[in-house]
Amino acid sequence: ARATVYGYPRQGAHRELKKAVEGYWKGRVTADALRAASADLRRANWRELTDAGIGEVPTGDFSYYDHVLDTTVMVGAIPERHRAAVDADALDGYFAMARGTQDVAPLEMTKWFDTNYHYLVPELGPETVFSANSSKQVTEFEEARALGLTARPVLVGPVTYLLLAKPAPGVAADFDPLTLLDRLLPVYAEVLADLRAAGAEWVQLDEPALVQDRTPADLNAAERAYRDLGALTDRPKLLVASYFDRLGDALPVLAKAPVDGLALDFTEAAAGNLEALASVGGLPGKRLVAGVVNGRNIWVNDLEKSLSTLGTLLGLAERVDVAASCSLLHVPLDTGLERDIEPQILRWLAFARQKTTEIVTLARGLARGTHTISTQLAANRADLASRAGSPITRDPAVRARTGAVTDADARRSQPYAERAAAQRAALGLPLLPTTTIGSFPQTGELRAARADLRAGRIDGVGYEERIRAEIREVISFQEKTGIDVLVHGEPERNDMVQYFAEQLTGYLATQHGWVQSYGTRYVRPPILAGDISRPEPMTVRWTTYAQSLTDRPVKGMLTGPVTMLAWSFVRDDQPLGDTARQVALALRDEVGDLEATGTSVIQVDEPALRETLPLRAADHPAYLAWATESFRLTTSGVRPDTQIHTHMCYAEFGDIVQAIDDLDADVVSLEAARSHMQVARELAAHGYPREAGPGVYDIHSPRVPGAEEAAALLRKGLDAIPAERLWVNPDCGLKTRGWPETRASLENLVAAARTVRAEIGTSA
Ligand code: THG
Ligand code: ZN
Repeated sequence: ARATVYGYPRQGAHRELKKAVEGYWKGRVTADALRAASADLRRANWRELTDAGIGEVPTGDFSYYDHVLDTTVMVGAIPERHRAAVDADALDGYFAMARGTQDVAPLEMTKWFDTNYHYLVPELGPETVFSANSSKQVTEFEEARALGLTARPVLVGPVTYLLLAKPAPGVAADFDPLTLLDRLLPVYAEVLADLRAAGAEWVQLDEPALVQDRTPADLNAAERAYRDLGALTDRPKLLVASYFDRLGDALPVLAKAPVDGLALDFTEAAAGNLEALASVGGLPGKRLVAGVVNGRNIWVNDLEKSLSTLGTLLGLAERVDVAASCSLLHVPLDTGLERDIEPQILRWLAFARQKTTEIVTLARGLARGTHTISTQLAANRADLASRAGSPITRDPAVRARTGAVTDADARRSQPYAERAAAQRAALGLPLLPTTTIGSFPQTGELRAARADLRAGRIDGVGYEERIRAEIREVISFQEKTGIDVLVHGEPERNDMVQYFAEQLTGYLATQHGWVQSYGTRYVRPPILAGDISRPEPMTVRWTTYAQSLTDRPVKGMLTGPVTMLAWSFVRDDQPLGDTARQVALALRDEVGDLEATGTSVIQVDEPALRETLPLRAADHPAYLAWATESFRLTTSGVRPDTQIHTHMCYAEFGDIVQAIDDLDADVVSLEAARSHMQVARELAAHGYPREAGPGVYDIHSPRVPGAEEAAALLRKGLDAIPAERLWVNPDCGLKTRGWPETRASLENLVAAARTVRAEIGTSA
C-alpha cells in the first residue's frame, strides 16, 4: 500500500505565497520573482511529503489563486471580456479574470462545495471553443520528476468542471454547460497525452460534483466521459477521485467505467461508500485510494478504526492505497507552529503535516502489519483517551443546561403581531427605518491599535480609549446623517467569529492556523474543542457605551450559533446540533445581558445559514432543524418589546426562505442590491410575515450609489413588501469599505428613505 495526498496547503508556513502574489500586484515583486517563489514553495511541499514517507506526491495542486481558474486556463475557456488581457500577458490576464480590472469585471466567486474555500466560476455558452493548454500541469509534473519523485498530476475532472460552470453573460439562463461535454473531452484527451509524454504513469481526475444529488442526465454524462477517456490509447492510468460525501448513484457508474482506479471518501461524512462499494462487487483489477484520514477537520485520526476500514477494503480492490479524504488545502499546515495551545491539547489535533504522518503510518501498518506501527498505535490510543476523558470536552454544568432545554425555550413568549405592536410603541421609529448591518470601516489606526496592544506598546486602558474614541466618531456620524437605529461599529472586532471564539470557554484559537478562503485571502478558523460556556459578557461594555452617547436606539451585535460553527473547525465527537445548542445558550446569556443593560434592538447575524446547507437534499431537513432551533434558542429569551434582527449574505436565499421564516426574527436584512431586490420578491412569494431589509447599497464595490438609485431599489422593495414592514439598509457590513464612500453612500441611503417616505405620504 502506498501513501498519498491529493493536495497540500499552497501558501507556505508564513504565507509566503500571499506576500509574493500581493507584492506582484503592487509592482514590488517581478513576475520572475513570483514564479521562483512559487516553485520554491512547491519543492518545499514535495520534499516535506517525501520526507514524511509519501510515496506518490500530487502535482498541479498548486495555484497562484484558484485551481478551478487554472482549469479554465487549461481548457482555454477564457471569457470574451478577458481575452485581450490574457493574450497580452498570460499572468496579468490570469489575475484579471480573478480580480477584474478598471474596465472588466472578474469571474464570479462561489463556495467550493460545503467548504470555506471559494473558486472562480467558469462562464460557458454555446459559442465556447475549448483548446488545450497543458503547460502548467506539465511544468509542475516535470519539476517533481526532476527531484526524482513519483508524481501524480491532479486535475479537476471534466464533469465537475462543467457542473460548476454557469452560463456566460448574455447566454440564456437555461443553457446547460454539460451540453459542452463532447467538445471538452478531446481537450482533456490532449492534456492526458501531454502528461503521458512527460512521463506520468497516473493522473487523478477530481469529480467531487458527483457526490451531490445528480440527475440521470448528469450520471449519463459521467458515464460517457469516462467511457471515452478510458478508451483513449495514449493516456496515463486514470484515477477518478470523489470526496466530501458518498458517491451514491454515481458509484456504480464509476465502478463500471474503464478507468484504472477510484479514490473514495471513507470518513463519517461519506458513510455508505463502503457498503455501496461492496454491493457493486468492489473494484476487481483496479486501484482503490482510500480517504480514511479526514482532510477537512483538525482532529487526530482514530488509527485503529481506520486500519479496520482499510482491512475490509483490502478484499474489494486489486490494490489499496491510503490518503486523506480530500486535499489538505482545507486544513492549516502544522500544529508544531502553535505556541499558545497546551501541549496536551495540541496532541489531539492534526493539521496537514500531522495528517500526512498518519497516512504514512496507516499505509505502513496495512502493508507490513500492525506490529510495525505498535508505538504509533499506543500513542494514538493515549491521545484519543486523553481527549475523550478531558474535563474540557465534558463540562457537567454545560451538559446539565443543554439537557434541560425545552421547546418553550426556543420560542418567543408572544406571536409576532403582538411583539411588533409592543416594539412599535417602544421604539417609535419612522416608516422605512434606516439602519446599517453592524461594522464600520476598519481603519489602519484600528488595526494598529490591536497590533500595539498585542506588542505591549499600549495597555488595556489605552486600547479601550482608542476603541471608545472610534465609537464616539461612529455614533456622532450616524446621528448627523439621520440614521434611525444606530450601531457601535464593531471597532473592537478582528473577525466576527474569532472575536467571540476568543472569549468563550471551550474554543481554541490558533496563531498560525491559516487556511485559504479565496485567492490571497486566508482565515484562521478557531477550534470548537470542548463544551462551550461564557465566563463573562462579551459585547455589553461597547454597546452600552455607545448607547450612553445617544437617545436613538443602538443595536447590539452578535454572531449567531450556525455561523459560529460554520466558520470554525467543529467537534467530531458529538452531533453538530449539540455543539450548536451549547453555543446558542452561551449567546442567549449575552442577549439577556444586553437586554438587561438597556439594549432594545439586538441583531444576531447568520451569514452562513445558507452555505452550511448539506450537499444532499435528503440531509437538509435535519440540518435546518438544528440550525433554526439554535438561532431561536439564542434569541427567544427576550421580552416582546425587544426587537430581534438577523442578517444574511453571500448566498441566494430562494431555497431557504422557509428556514429564514422559521428563525422567527422580527427583522431580517439580506444582500439584495446586485440582484435588484430579487430576494424581496422571493420573500413576498413565500408570504414572509415579518419585517425585512433587502440591501439597497452594494458594499462589495467602492462605488457610491446615488440617492435616486437607492430610492429606485426601495420602490422595487415596496412592490414586494408593505411599507410598514420594509427597512432601509446596505447589503452587508462596512468594515471593508473606506470612510469617504461609506459617508457618501449612507447619506444617499437616508436621502432615498426620506424621498420614498414622502411619496408614500402623498399617495396615501
Ligand atoms: N470570517 C470568517 N470566515 C469567513 C468570513 C469571515 N468565511 C467566509 C467569508 N467571510 C470569507 N471572506 C474573507 C474575506 C476577507 C478575508 C478572509 C476571508 C481576509 N483575510 C485576511 C488576509 O488574508 O489578509 C486576514 C484577516 C486576519 O488578519 O484575520 O481579508 O468574515 N471567519
Ligand atoms: Zn453580510
